[in-house]
Amino acid sequence: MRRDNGNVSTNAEANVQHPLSGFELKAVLRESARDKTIFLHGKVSSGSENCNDAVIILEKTPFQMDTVSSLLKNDPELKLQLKNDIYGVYHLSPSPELNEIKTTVICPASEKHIKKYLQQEVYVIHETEDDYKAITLPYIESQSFSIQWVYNILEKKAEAERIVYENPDPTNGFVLIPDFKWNQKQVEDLYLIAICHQRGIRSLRDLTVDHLPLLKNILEEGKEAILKRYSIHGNKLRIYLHYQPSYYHLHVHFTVLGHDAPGSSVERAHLLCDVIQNIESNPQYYKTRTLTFALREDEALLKKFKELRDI
Ligand code: M7G
Repeated sequence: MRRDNGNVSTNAEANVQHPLSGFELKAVLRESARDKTIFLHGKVSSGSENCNDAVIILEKTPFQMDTVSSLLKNDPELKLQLKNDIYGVYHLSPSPELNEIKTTVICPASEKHIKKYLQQEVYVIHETEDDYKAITLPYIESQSFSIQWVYNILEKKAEAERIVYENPDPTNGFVLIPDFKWNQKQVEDLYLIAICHQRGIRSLRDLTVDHLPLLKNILEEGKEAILKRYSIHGNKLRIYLHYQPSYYHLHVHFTVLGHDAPGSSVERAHLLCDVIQNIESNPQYYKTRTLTFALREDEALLKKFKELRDI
């Protein structure tokens, strides 16, 4: 299915240009040998006049239990690296279908996308209620990432076939969908997001008692839907919001406990069950509390804090 809205996904049958057409590497933004991931800045040409900046993320995918034995059956090609007594180390070259590299393409990528993936020093900020009003809110209103992709999901213009669960209520409903960081091939790195239908809830800071029914629906119905679809019980899930998020339309992350998902560290992740309790005990909790988070060196928001506060 192809839609002619430029922001919407297309499939292989549609006659569209290859997403990496004319790829040229500009810079390696970041890489991690531990995570087997590399973040690249490149130029992609989509037609002769257009030469777009792109961010490309390459990631070796986790092994899948059900296919791992096919890697080793029928005497696959092995190149000996060393043999010593009972110890042997080999290079195995599996067939392409067992050797997938997850490839995420963001194109055209803005300067902000490129900075998001660049390796940088990070600094802790303690944002008071006044800081939020004077610094963070004006910043969010002037230069946050486009959330068109979120509206495309909510309006079923993109990823509609991937929706795992929906509560269609416009005030207290949400869509539960696999995060684009997850290839859905194995539950060991399960990652879904619940995106609320209601527009205008930017982040944790906007949450009040009015949002408790929505938050409770996300928590309970999200867990139920994941149990039903993936047989993962709620007591195996880390369910949290980011502060600061990258995209200012309220959404909740669901990741499996054993998976050390990016952004699950204490300076960014707020457990949904704690958020609900905090609001129940103090309706103004997220409006008034100082919230702590980390910002990367190059981020415009950090510059604003440095200009206006003594940090
Ligand atoms: P966030 O806390 O706003 O920012 O989370 P982060 O990306 O810095 O964590 C947004 C979440 O939405 C992330 O986990 C992204 O991987 C995910 N995400 C972003 N985009 C653009 C898409 C998309 O187009 N589709 C889906 N399914 N997930 C996305």
